[in-house]
Amino acid sequence: NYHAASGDPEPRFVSRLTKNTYAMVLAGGRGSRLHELTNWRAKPAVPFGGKFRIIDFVLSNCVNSGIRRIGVATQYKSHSLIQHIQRGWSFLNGQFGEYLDLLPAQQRISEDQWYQGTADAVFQNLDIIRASKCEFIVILAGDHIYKMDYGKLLAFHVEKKADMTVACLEVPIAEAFAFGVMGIDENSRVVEFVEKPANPPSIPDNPEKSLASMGIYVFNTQFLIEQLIRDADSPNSSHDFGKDLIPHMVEKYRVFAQSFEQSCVGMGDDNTPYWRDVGTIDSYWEASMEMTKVIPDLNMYDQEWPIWTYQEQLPPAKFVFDEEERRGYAVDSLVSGGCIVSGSTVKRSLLFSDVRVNSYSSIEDSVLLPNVDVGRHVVLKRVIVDKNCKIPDGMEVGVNIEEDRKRFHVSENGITLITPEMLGQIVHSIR
Ligand code: ADQ
Ligand code: ADP
Repeated sequence: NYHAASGDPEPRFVSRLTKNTYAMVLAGGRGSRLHELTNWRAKPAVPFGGKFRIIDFVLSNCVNSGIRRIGVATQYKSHSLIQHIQRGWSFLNGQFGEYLDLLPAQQRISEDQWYQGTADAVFQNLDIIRASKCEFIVILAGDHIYKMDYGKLLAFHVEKKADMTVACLEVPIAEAFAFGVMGIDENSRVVEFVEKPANPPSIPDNPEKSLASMGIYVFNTQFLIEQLIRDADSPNSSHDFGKDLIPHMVEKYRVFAQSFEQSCVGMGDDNTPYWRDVGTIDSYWEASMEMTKVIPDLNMYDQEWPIWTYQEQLPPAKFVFDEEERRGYAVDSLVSGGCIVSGSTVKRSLLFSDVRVNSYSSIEDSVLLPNVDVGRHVVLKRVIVDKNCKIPDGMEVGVNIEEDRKRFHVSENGITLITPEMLGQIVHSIR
């Protein structure tokens, strides 16, 4: 089933697997560390990369991998997420056995319970998984930015005759407490798994690194069903894959780990595979700034692996140059449709759709979400501006952090977040 020269799995072998796979995307967590950015929307619905929403990356991975039966489990603040998926992802056509199911927590099994842990979110949709008649289930998180060919992960899973396979990557040991950390043997079989350990074990030949779970799992469907039913009956379980199911399974069943390098699509600058959890204001800002680099670690322009999204039809971005002031341009920046930069300067920034920047203003190292209006003589430095904000004339943000703290949310690394509420603005137009 593998190419002798490249070591890649045969395409026909892979496409038989991906056609027989149902992807369950978990998009219901709270994601509260993004602060006010997730006041009104779930983390997977947070706009990212100048044009997309976070969930577009995992859904694009599914479609590009050939997995076209997808369920998205939603829970908190799901309106914006559901709206985006309905508008952007309805091209999956039921006539051809392709579909995207929205699976809101709806107390289908027990009338007094929303989704508990991640395993419960899957358990409550067991009938939908059964009805898909797929041999494999991939469980994915809706809130990570990466490009991955799940076909290669499935091929590995089948080759290893595994009951379950988890994708993993090496992380600095100091950061490993935030992950499921595992130990593997020489055949990549998982022999140990601890969820978010206080003292994470390192990998044998590198004391600086730990092997972390990416929260990406492949299961044989029948095996998953058995495990979920067993877990649902366990009175002390929190019904979470990392905390409850995987540690239990590792002892009794064939659980394998595939290194992310084997299935990631495209490598970053320093030859490491790109994967980001933009879970905090600082990591969101940093990942956004990376996109403005000359050669970003994540290639959004790869026609072999397009990132799909919804975006309304908008006129092209426009730049109005003031000859006298030598202003009216954007450099090292991503500027989306419907934007007008007029008599002002934009550097190392991301402007989502319909952003207006008016004369004598200067924007640096900032992220402006859709429909933001920047008045005249405004200075923004290291700022994230939420959707629909109107920045009044003369406002300076990121110049005096102590002043900013009084009005806005300032992160640990000094990134300022501005929302309409903080500006005392009521949003009338919701699009
Ligand atoms: P965490 O990311 O901390 O660790 P969790 O917060 O449970 O795990 O979220 C996993 C995904 O499931 C997220 O996309 C979240 O939105 C979603 N989710 C959480 N609760 C949900 C619910 N009740 N209903 C629907 N969706 C829900 C996990 C693993 C670790 C692993 C890291 C990698 O537990 O072992 O290392 O992911 O990021
Ligand atoms: P998105 O582009 O993510 O949908 P929106 O700003 O349009 O972001 O809002 C997301 C959701 O939150 C929508 O359901 C909207 O109705 C709601 N919402 C946003 N701001 C407010 C607010 N100030 N008060 C009440 N609901 C709000």
